[in-house]
Amino acid sequence: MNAEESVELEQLMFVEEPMDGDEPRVHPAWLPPEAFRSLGARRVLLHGEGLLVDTVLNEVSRACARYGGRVWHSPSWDVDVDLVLALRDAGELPNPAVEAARAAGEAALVELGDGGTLGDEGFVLARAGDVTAVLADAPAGLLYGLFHVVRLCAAAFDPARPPKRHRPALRRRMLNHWDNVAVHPVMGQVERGYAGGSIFWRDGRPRGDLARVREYGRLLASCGVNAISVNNVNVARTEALLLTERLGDVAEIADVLRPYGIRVHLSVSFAAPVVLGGLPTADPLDEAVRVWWAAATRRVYDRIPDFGGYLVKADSEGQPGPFTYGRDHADGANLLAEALAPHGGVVHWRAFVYNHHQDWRDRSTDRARAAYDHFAPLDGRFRTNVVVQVKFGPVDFQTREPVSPVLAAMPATRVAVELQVTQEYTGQQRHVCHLGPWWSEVLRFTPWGPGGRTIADVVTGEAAAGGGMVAVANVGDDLFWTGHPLAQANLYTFGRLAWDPRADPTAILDEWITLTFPPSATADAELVRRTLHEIMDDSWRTYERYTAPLGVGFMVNPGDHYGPGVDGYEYTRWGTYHFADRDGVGVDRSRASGTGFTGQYPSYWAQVYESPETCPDELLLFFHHVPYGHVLHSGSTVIQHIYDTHFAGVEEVTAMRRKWQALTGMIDMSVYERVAERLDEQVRCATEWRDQINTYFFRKSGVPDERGRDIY
Ligand code: GCV
Repeated sequence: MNAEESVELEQLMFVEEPMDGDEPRVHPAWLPPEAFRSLGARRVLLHGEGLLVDTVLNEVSRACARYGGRVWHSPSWDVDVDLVLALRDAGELPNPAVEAARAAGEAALVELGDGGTLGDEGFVLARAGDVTAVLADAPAGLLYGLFHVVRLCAAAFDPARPPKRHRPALRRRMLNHWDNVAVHPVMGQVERGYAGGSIFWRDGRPRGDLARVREYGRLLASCGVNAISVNNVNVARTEALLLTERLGDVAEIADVLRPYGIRVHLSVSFAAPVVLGGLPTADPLDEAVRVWWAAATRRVYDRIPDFGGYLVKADSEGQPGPFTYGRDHADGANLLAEALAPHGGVVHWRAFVYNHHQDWRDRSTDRARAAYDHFAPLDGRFRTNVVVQVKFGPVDFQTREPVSPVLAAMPATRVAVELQVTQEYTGQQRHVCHLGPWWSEVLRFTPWGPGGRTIADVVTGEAAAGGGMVAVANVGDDLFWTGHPLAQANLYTFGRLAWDPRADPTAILDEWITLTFPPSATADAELVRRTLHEIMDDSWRTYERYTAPLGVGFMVNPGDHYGPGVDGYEYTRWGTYHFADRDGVGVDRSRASGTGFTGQYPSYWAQVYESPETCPDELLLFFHHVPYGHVLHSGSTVIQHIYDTHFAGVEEVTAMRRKWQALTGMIDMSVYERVAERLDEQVRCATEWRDQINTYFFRKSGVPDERGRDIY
């Protein structure tokens, strides 16, 4: 690509101006101006009123100004249009073609036969004559409908397009920011953040770049996210103040995100009545404590009327909680729920509770058991505005873990599944690791056995009253939002899966590719699409191949969790061990001879996981301690599998890097270079993983590689 072409490409892909005079330009992620070409070239009529309708108007106006289309807002005269976006109760328009398109949408809803409800966020897209109609009951539905039209590009105007209703499966689709207000001495500005500083906070103060926050809200709305928490679940002194004297800082963020339909939540300290209120106790059954939370919460709603609620990490990794007062987690969660209930708020109460002062010599304590042991007995005791938020696996966001049994153990509780978009254990946004397929596997898991209800069903709940999906966010103040430009796809995919947990992750990735790298902005759109799929589709499995084998987990460097550290956690207090010795490796979690963790699953999986003969290969070492010569279902032995997958993983990463090179000149140069630089690091790091893991197991077992490759 010559310099002129590069400038042109940049104009197509980047927003025109820095969002704030002092801030650098930021990559538009999956909403480059070019993605709006098809919409912006059309004649659009918007009908309805409201804050979010104004947002739609603003979006359409910008697109039309750029690409030559036109936009009318509830005109009182007849106009010829290609697209109408209308609230259903917004009254008639003096326009027969538009009314015909509206009637087509209404007819489609009647045909669905369930009263044609769209809810607060749904919409229907239908065609009549030459007009496409998007109808919604509420402004948020129009906003989501608009972004759907953008995703569809020209296909939204295809005369053959059948009518379709779209409604989110999950009511709450939430991101948790682990952003610190004050820089933490060890964890920094963003705990487990791999994309620079926080977009909200800097050095103890609000960052003040609300334009970027607004742009973030726009990105989130366009993929379906409708809630965020703005501070780390580890709540230190400065962060605790957000609930009281620094509430204004939270309100500013809420004001900026409101036009995009995003509600703000806050992580709070369970000890707030003591730390902020000066009370002698935070005992959840103490009357003065209840009064304190009620008053503090009332003040929050006075300032932020649509405040979402609280997020709490209690009795976990040093955070205060109800155990201090001899109370349980239902007592704790209900205290906050009671304060939030009059205002319609919810408390997300995390189930990530375990003993982080374990003795590595003690093989009977099993961290994997902890969440179930603490929470399953409490089922039925939580108030209806409590959501118990459960990490998807029983340990900690590993590259491979079984699905947490807690998700199937609390039928009388609203449970949410918690995913990690930030790539703490999956390459820290230096490695390409597209997580959509992994999350989809989790969501499709059937805890009661094949053919039964899925995790997606559990978190959806009856009448969409389930706890929803939550994920730890991966953005920062980085130029590309996510450090690795391809990690933007994980954020996008989370939103889309939260809208529809049954969606195909490859199709979602395809949407992301089309939006981020619009075909009209590249010389060879097919090559770009194919290459991105080849690099990303299987990248999570590739990552799995060159890191910890067969579900054993935790072979990372202590502290930063990046790179291999095979014995890094083996003799620590964190409860994450692999027990490799000269004969074998893995954790015996069977009922027969191990920790009994398999017994936490409903009977089908309890049986499957119980025996090494039936346990799926990819989870074998999570559930069993087996000899290196144990033969897997694949026909390979455990030790040979370790060697083969580690050699294969590095070869795959090397191939990724080669494939990426084919895109020189095809895409924006800054994206190209950032990814190229990260792929170099991925090859380096994967090689290190391969050599350390292979060497470690060769030295332990003494078994040579059948194929005589280099092991040290
Ligand atoms: C916010 C893991 C991470 C911690 C994180 C914790 C949690 O342990 O390493 O940084 O703390 O999970 O989910 O609360």
